[in-house]
Amino acid sequence: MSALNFPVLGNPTNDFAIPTLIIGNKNYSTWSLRAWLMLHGFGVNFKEMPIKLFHPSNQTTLQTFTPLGKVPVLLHGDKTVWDSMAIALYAEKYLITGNVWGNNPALAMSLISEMHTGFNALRSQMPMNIKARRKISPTADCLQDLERFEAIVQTCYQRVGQSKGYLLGEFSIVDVFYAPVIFRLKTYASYSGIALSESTMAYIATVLNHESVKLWQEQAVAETDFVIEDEAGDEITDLGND
Ligand SMILES: N[C@@H](CCC(=O)N[C@@H](CS)C(=O)NCC(=O)O)C(=O)O
Repeated sequence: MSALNFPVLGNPTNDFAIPTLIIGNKNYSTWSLRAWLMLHGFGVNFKEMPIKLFHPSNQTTLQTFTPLGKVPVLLHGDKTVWDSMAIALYAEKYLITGNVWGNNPALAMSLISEMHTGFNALRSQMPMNIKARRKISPTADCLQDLERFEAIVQTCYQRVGQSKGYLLGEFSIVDVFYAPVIFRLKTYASYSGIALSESTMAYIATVLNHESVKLWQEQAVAETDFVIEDEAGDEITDLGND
């Protein structure tokens, strides 16, 4: 049966009492980071099933569990949940105790949807590549995406004050969905002539200081796979004080 046929879904092994998250390379996979950070950042006990992006060795795993052949995928009991947004919502409903929506659920829902469906130029021109430092020449569309990101940070900080550093007061689902942008900025901004506002810099520092984000970063930097599809721009070899 083809992986695109719906009946193959529904977790044929029914063997995942502990939620198990299939994720791609930590250095590159933004959607995996979002699902992982949703679970890890909100204290869910789960296992990881890592696969290598764009590698033939994945086909069996992916075809067994997902109709789209993409990560992340969450396996839980006899349930299979694919797509980072679905995983985040499933986790919020069934796995996480406590509030993930910060101090404004309506705004949180709007901002995560905006990230999930938008920021296309930023996504394609600044692929997440945590351990690299690279120079790109962003187009006007990409700069517009960045401007929107900075406006979100600014507006959120004006609403709640900057004291805790997160966008909606406490660490929330919005910080989860925007975390890959932080790594993208770290990889490209200062090498590509992209100046960032003070609020954005403060937000970057806050997110990079989150324990779960630090762990993901450490594990990403330890990876050795090179995914050519996600290597944009020119490598910076002289990192100065970086
Ligand atoms: N809309 C999906 C996007 C998933 C996605 O594009 N995942 C990428 C990795 S970040 C992937 O699996 N790429 C492999 C491929 O396209 O073959 C989500 O939110 O989870």
